[in-house]
Amino acid sequence: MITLITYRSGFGQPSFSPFCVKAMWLLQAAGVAWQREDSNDPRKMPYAKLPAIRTPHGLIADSHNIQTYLEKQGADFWGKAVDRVTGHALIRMAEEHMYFHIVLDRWGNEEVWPIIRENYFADIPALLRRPITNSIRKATLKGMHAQGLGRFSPDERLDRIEGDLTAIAAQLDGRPYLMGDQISLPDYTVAAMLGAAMATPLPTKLNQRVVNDPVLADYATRVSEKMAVT
Ligand SMILES: N[C@@H](CCC(=O)N[C@@H](CS)C(=O)NCC(=O)O)C(=O)O
Repeated sequence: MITLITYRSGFGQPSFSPFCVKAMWLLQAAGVAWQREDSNDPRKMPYAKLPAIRTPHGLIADSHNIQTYLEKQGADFWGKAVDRVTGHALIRMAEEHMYFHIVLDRWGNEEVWPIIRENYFADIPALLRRPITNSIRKATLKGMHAQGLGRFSPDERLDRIEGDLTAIAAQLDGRPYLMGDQISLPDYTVAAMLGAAMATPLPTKLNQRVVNDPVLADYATRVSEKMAVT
């Protein structure tokens, strides 16, 4: 039995973290027996991040390493998908660009932040919660400043992510999944990011852009329902 170490469920998602949702979908798609172990402390993990899986072969951290581990055990996440180059580029777009928009939408927005604090960090005693989370938030936003997107206003960010959202809709082109009729690897990442954007608990610009786009919203819901993780 594989154990997925994941952030908790919340905001209607099986995890607050889209990378943990992706890992759940990989495990589902691989058809292996797995269970979840919720954690809010990634510090002891190999990269100090979640997700990670505990396996008979040891601890595997990072959703990409989880993917390659499961592939070595026989999983086929691509199926009939032909255009794997585009699929790969979509994965990078979602993980190395869209994800940071979601981070800023949640951690960088003064209205959203208190909701994040009280939900992500509910297990920290109330008296300690603000000082501890303020320093985590400061470090996160410093990282976003270094990454670059943290220097943009919400309008500039929306402008910047528009090309990604348009590309996803264009790639779908009326088909149920990114690579065609069959769900495959890029869907596990891209739909997880869209789902996270939709789940942000206040109507931010990004949240509303995705929620009100029937192509993107239906696609994210379709993948989530297909993978059926609660
Ligand atoms: N490349 C990693 C990214 C995972 C990741 O960014 N996890 C975030 C949550 S969504 C995390 O654990 N952050 C904790 C931290 O940065 O301190 C993967 O694919 O698993």
